[in-house]
Amino acid sequence: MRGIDRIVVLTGAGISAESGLATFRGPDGLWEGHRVEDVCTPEALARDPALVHAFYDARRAKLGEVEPNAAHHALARLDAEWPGELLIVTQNVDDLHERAGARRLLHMHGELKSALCAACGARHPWETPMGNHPPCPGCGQSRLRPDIVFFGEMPYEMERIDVALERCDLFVSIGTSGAVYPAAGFVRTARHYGAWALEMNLEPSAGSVYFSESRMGPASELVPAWVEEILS
Ligand code: BJW
Repeated sequence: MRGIDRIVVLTGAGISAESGLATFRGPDGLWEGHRVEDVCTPEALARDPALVHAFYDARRAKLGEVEPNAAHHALARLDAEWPGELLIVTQNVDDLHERAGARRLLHMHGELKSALCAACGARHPWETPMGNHPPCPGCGQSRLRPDIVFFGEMPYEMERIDVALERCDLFVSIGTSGAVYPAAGFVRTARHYGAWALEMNLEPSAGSVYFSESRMGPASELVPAWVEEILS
């Protein structure tokens, strides 16, 4: 870990699992009850908006029942104390990183607590249900949708992420299966530009062979230990 200045951290559903939020592809996965094509595509929203809104309204409400865990807190500590560059890129749509205190953070797959207006394109902070077709606070039209990146849609802030990946000395992936692109390809970009790549997961991810180092175990144990290591 010597000589490291610029760090990119990628997080996935596994970092929030110990807070009580289901992962996508595990045995308790969200998609057991809902086929992904029923809820996570623009076509599904057009075909059955009531189902899609009910799915995301329920998950937004669930956020009030969960708390950040030791892994979120450790990354917030890294954010506060790391003197070099840091970008935490989360695929998660929950708000547990920011509730733990992380600031150098972006949500590439959108946020449950945000609404996207399909009429005017504005994004608005949102805490309440959307399935009852409330008006957009900007344009007044009732065409708000969950501010979630569905399959086939472009994730947020890809240019900023690509620049950070090309510049970083260390790429760290936490609790993601490596099944969904473009995030699954980040490790190869970072390695191509010379970064060391560290994976932390319960089990090897789909892209495990591309990492320089893998640490297997629960995020709530591995991440605080790694943060302690890199800050000392
Ligand atoms: C623990 C743990 C513990 C558990 N401690 N670890 C064919 C080939 C390649 C690509 C494509 C293709 N066909 C289509 C595509 C593109 C498509 C894609 O990747 N599809 C794949 C399924 C093949 N991607 C897209 O469409 C994306 N857009 C796109 O590509 O635009 C074009 C583009 C072009 C060029 C550049 C850039 C873009 C959009 C993807 C949108 C993903 N959306 C979702 C839903 C979000 C809303 C919601 O939450 O409902 O995002 S899908 C879902 O998967 C969610 C997640 O963010 C994402 C990743 O899941 P994640 O986080 O990895 O969770 P899991 O459950 O898979 O894994 C959990 C892991 O944690 C496991 O490994 C466990 O072991 C571990 N774990 N407990 C540590 N305690």
